[in-house]
Amino acid sequence: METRVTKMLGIQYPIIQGGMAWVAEHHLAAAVSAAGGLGLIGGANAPGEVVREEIRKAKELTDKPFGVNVMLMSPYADDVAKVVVEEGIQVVTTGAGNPEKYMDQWKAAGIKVIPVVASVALAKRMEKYGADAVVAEGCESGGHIGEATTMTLVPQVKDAVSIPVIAAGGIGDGRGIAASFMLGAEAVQIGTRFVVAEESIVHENYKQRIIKAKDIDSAVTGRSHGHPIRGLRNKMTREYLKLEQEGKSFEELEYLTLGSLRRAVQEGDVQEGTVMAGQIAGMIHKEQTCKEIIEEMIAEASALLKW
Ligand code: TUI
Repeated sequence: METRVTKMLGIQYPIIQGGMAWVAEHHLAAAVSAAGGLGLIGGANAPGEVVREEIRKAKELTDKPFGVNVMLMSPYADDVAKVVVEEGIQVVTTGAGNPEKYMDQWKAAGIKVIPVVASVALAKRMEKYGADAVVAEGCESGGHIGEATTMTLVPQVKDAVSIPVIAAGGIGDGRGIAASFMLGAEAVQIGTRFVVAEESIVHENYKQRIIKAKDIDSAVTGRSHGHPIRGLRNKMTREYLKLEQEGKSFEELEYLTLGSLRRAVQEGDVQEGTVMAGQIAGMIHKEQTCKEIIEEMIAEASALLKW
């Protein structure tokens, strides 16, 4: 199962962890990397110094490489962009925007840059600007999403660029990995299944909400103002969608979601908080260690792909 991605990143398995806000902290990143994948620390909306601390704590837990996801809508993105260079991070993924203005500084530091894209246009642009690979993320993903599905986006991005493509969105087992490889991917990014990992620090209520989720429990809020977010249906999404239908402005809706992801992740408020998760939540039934998750998925994929 060696691919251009495993070779480039120096990892055993072609699996990278999603850079999930509030979830992708040092325990999870170190556990995924120690199990042979690429763990990621999610910069999310955190200040640079908080991300620096997370990086240092992850380094204490593992000698294996791990990366940082820079969330480009963050007011601290410039600071986090500098911190990854100063801390000698070798792999950066980006989300929710176009990372062009950071590319030169990252490439000069020898960082492998892997933008997450939701369109062919941005994938091509990223290749031109020197990206080492792209994550093609379909709208089955949790959190901030684009329009295209994984099934349609991955082969179109694959045909449009020469750099390796990593598939994301709706992948949670070996079948999803095998299907992604059939579409031309050379690795996958997995989020939701790692949220319920034993090493994941999210509140038990959050894990149980994912474990109990059914196929149709997913909802997308924020479509009307151009920032669609996928999560699991609850009191908050019902209220939000009702107000959205009534035509409320972005400002009026924003108060509903302020701090709502943190409330769900840390305090376990899964009714009024935001439970970001992908559509694959309905297929995730138990908590396992990162090592168990990765080895189980790889065994399934290997059998299907005759690796
Ligand atoms: O970034 C994500 N997923 C995220 S970020 C996040 S934190 C957040 N919280 C509240 C509001 C907004 C964000 C939660 N989940 N995935 C990667 C991703 N990037 N999906 C879609 C995109 C994307 C969309 C449009 C990337 C670029 C883009 O356009 C850029 C351009 O300028 O063309």
